Amino acid sequence: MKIDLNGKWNVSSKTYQNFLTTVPGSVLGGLLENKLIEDPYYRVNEYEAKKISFEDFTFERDFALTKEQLKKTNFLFLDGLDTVAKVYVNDVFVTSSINMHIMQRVQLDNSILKENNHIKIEFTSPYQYVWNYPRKDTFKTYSYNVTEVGSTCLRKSNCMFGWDWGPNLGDMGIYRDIYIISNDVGYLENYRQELEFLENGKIKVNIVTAYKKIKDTKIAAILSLKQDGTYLKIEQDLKETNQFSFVVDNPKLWYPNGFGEQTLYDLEFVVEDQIDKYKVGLRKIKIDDSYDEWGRNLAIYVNGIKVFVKGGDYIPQDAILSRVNEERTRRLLTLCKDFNHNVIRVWGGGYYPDDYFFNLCDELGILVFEDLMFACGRFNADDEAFMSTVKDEVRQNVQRIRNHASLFLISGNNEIEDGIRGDTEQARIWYAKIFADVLPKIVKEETNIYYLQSSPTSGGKLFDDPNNMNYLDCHSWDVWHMTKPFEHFKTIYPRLLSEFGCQSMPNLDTVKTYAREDEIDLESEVMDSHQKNKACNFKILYYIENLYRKPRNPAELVYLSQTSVAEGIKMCVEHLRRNKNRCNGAIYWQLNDTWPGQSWSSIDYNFGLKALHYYSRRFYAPHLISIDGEETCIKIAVSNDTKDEATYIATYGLYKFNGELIKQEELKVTLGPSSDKQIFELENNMDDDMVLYVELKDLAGNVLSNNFYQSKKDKELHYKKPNLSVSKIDDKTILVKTNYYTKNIYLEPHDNECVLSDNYFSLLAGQEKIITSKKAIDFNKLEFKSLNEICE
Ligand code: BMA
Repeated sequence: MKIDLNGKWNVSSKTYQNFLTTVPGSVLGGLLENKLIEDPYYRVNEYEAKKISFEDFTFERDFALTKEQLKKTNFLFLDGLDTVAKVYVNDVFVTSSINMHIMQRVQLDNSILKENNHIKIEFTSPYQYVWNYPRKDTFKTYSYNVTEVGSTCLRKSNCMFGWDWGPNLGDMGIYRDIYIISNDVGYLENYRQELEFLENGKIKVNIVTAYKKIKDTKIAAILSLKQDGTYLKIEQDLKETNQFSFVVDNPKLWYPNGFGEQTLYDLEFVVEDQIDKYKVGLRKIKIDDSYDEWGRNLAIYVNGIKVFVKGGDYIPQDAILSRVNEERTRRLLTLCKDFNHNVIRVWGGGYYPDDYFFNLCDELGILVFEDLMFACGRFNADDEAFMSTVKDEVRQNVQRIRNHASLFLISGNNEIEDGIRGDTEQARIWYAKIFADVLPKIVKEETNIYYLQSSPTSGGKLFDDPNNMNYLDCHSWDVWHMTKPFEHFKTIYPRLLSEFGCQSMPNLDTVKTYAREDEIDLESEVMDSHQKNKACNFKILYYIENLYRKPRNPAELVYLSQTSVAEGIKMCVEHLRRNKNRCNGAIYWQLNDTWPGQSWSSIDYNFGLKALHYYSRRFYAPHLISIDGEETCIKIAVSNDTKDEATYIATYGLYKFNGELIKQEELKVTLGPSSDKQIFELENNMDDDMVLYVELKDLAGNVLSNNFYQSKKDKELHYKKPNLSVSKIDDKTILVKTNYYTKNIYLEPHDNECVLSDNYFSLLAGQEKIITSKKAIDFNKLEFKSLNEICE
């Protein structure tokens, strides 16, 4: 029997007395719920809101147990306490916490329990903990991230102390479920599943359970798939460790998005009336990290097929954690699946996502690259108390996530191997102990998932050159942080590029949620405070002016910042896809936001889709035609990112902006699975009023991909204002037509739930395009514009 302790809790501190907050929840969440503070995300409210977490807070509530339950064994389940806390039941101390990443299961002594009980959790201010930590000076945060000095000594999501895209708000609370399990059976602690691929095509599913056993009874494991009638059941005497082996005769495999179905079997463990349910995806993942002619590979094979991974980096979806929930995560991950992403990297400065995150990735076919939660800092490996909680944390989280079909790689940390080179010798010794010894041993004991020492790493000798593009995983920040032009992307050949990005403004509707109209200027105090990397407002303008002319108003600033970034990231991804034999994937920085502000994201905090996200649907498309324009020649290539051979009709046409066709050619081409091929090479002698258009169709005539190219930058060209017509076909369908080449047509429905089938697209003179939305569009609110009006 489960006694749910979520719901209303009474919260108090010295300043704030007795307000009710909904758990899972936090101090800031509760104060907002009660309208006791203003929105910390509005204007510069962050700075006052931060001070709230300088105080300690107590959370308490009553709960009842029946006479029957008082005779059973009672376990208190604390799925997540953020972070420094002491827990009392009926004023008796039962447990404490210094690590938000750890779940606790505490067997309560029945002699302290009654029919009417009281639970109290005292939270210590996370700032006070860090400021007063005795060995604080041995920990360090690398300075380019705006985060609280020494905060790496506390196992709390590091970005809750601020990052170069998010606020420093601290906060504390019960951020995951809290409940009591009252029974005489015990509970399933975890299980481990390993798959054996037998020669006859069958798959053996080997499972080992760890059960907190109270009495002798039976355990049954059931593996089933309704759609093909598979139902396999094994019953055994319950032990602390049970082993089950199922042989699945005609296995239906799990594939990542774009490569096939995401079939999931149901797995249940039944002990009397206690049932634990999971999903199992049958897939073979192989990581090829062999040395080769370029360096050291990092290629991902799923069910024998190379998967070029395509996606974005994930950061916590809110600084107030209780506002992150399954619905918001589903919405975000669906925007990955529907936009042709097949991978997500969980960045190491946040927290380990909830089970629902991994369940959704299994369901939607999004492969997970999971960092352990260490980022950009130094950690003292001789601090025994610290190391002890870190070991528990890593073991427990690996046990929790290891069976997910989507999980393919665990990385020790974010950018520490790279950052530590500028640190002390002692720091390097500690680094090696934690990330090359202690943690990989734990990961290897608990799972066969591939362990990468750091993201990025070159493997081999530590610290040599972690970000060497030829070796394993790398990040590329020459564009943006080092202000190299976008063209630099075409000179790199990373084996796996798991970070590269450029900042843009959020959508204008989102900007208006944190700044007043008169403050939408990159130099205002508000825009400065919503820019956490102090060099970046300048860089936003720098990259805009690289391609276009100076924005003349806030709307142009938003639009041009977004289209310039989208062009840059597109250039990189298309280049990597043209070099699939050497490059294995692109994960751009960053997918989402933690709060509304200027950042690298493709989806803003309010689910406003930026130009980059719409572009990603095109540059991550399974079948891609792309153009590589060099000074003297233009190369056109096709890329097939599916498991099947494909035959296409590829065409190119050279047009004048007014629609006149200069030259055209068509080719039938067949590509094997997971491959790319150059199909045309042309001389680059285009006039200023010409555009090259390429199109890829299947044999039934469906357009799979298209692309446009001009040989000069937009700021060097002059476009005419087109006669652009945007008309309603029905509530969910728009027809767009133009009489002159129109670039980056942007439709704004002013409703973020109206996700359009395409946006920021271009049209040739005379071309028409149908745009659909799943949700009805309010045509009275629909606005549109194009680059032509800006670059007249
Ligand atoms: C990388 C990330 C983050 C950071 C981002 C932008 O270094 O790992 O730490 O936010 O770049 O600067």
